[in-house]
Amino acid sequence: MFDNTLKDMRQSIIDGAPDTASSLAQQALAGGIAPIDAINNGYVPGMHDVGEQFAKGQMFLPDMMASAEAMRAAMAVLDPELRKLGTERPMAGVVVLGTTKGDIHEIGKILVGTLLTAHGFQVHDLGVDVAGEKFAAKAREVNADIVGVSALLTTTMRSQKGVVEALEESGLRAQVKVMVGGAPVTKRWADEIGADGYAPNAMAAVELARQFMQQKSQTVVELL
Ligand code: HCB
Repeated sequence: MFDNTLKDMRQSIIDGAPDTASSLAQQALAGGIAPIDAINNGYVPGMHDVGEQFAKGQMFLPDMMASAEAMRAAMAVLDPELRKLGTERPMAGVVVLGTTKGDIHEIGKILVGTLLTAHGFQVHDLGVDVAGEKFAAKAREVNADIVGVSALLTTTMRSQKGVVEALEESGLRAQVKVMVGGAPVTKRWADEIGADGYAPNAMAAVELARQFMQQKSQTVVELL
């Protein structure tokens, strides 16, 4: 039964059907499917199918927009459930999050922010099309531990390097860890641009953020 629901979730994204996506999310919660399983095994695979069909010329921009709308409808139901977990935890660290300059893809970044919040991180989401300087200014303002930068286009992933550079120029690089992600991003790319880590999905982003916080607390102990 779970498998069928997950299949229907995937199809609701391919069909770009927000009402179906939303009611399946409600059914999932009522039926005991964990929100994160619904996202990772139901809706996100649908997004991947859409991306592949778009690349092959079998789907067009309006279809991709409708799919994004369906994903947002599902997230609107699941997001509050995921966030509830975070209120019961001690604050794990401060994260500034955004999608890089020239890029308006936001679904993955929002998911990363939701899961970080659910695991006790305080998240400041700058939105989309964010320049490096803006990341650095916010990091200074909120005394961030981590900056998370999303990029979905091969053209805009280059701007992730701009974020690392902006942090260097503002003298914050030593105290702020940089985590990059997004469909075209790899560990190799993260190394190449001098980021501290790469996360392939939202749960991996939480794990990486936790590792960063452990490293930071060890450095403080060593300094004492
Ligand atoms: Co868009 N688009 N798109 N798109 N789009 C992609 C990204 C393509 C790969 C599709 C394709 O060709 N196969 C492609 C990019 C090709 C490339 O550069 N190599 C593409 C293109 C070309 C474009 C336009 C240029 C199309 C056009 O106008 N002709 C245009 C660009 C506009 C711009 O940004 N300037 C465009 C527009 C759109 C929208 C607006 C229709 C819509 C976005 C809506 C929105 O976000 N509000 C859209 C969508 C939905 C997609 C696909 C289908 C899905 C993206 C998505 O939401 N995935 C995507 C295909 C794909 O990615 N396979 C396609 C689901 C999320 C959950 O995954 O990878 O974003 P994610 O995030 C993960 C993971 O990467 C990681 O955790 C997340 C959660 O698990 N992560 C991080 C992400 N950020 C992180 C940051 C961290 O610090 C740590 C981890």
